[in-house]
Amino acid sequence: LRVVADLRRALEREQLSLVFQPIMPLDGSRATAIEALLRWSHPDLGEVSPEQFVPLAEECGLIQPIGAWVIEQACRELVGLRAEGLAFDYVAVNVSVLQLREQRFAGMVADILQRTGMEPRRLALEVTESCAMNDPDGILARLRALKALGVTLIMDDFGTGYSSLAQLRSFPVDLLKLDRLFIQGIEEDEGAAQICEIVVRLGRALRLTVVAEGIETEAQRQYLRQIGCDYAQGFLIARPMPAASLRQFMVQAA
Ligand code: G
Ligand code: G
Ligand code: MN
Ligand code: NA
Repeated sequence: LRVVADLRRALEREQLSLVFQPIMPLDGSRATAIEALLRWSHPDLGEVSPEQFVPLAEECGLIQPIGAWVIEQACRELVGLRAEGLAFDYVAVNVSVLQLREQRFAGMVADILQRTGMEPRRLALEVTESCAMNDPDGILARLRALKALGVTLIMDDFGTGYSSLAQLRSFPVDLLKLDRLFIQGIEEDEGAAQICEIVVRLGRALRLTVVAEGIETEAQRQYLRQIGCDYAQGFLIARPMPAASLRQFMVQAA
């Protein structure tokens, strides 16, 4: 496949970049954070969505080097933004389960933190997939090793796909990201609103910070604030943007 060959060279050809979407506290008591999202600008195909090329990278063994680049780049950007006086609290980075399966993943993260001068807690790794019951790949051990480094862990897309209550109980996560499927149902569907409320309560009971993603309307934001959700992320607040645009965003949000 041509595209796979192109992806193989995308890193060295500097076609990959990160954009950042703000994660805003709903009650003003915390600092704003950001989520790093990968972009591929293909010379002929134009912008290729990570929804398409991340699975491809996973199939052909490229997700590990690309994922390592994403973590390092995200750390560099956060350190740089903070040095400029833009006090973003942490940067969230999506990681593939294939990265978590690598024995040396936590060691590699430790090296990146040291190289970039990043405070460990300011790196928040977003995980989605469950490990098998007997965890042959040692994912749980890897998550514990990351926690021991001081890294923050987020369970992404909570309530859909692979995330489960069993996983929530066994994984040493600090934050819970409520999937946008539920947020987008808040206004039409009493069930979705109820699920949001219960997940926020669950988060509180387990001492987890709750982030709602995919907020697109003021009514959704109001509701989430009312039920005590901690952070909001979505197009209503801001779309993902290059790091250079975050200064402008902070000025307008202040
Ligand atoms: O940025 P966008 O909303 O188009 O992202 C689409 C999907 O790609 C989301 O599921 C998101 O988590 C995933 N994604 C974006 N950036 C990365 C990345 O750096 N690594 C991995 N593994 N997934 C990513
Ligand atoms: O799987 P993950 O939660 O990492 O997905 C992040 C994706 O969600 C990114 O592709 C980002 O562009 C997208 N996203 C962020 N905010 C919104 C929103 O308000 N609405 C929609 N439809 N997508 C959003
Ligand atoms: Mn995510
Ligand atoms: Na998510």
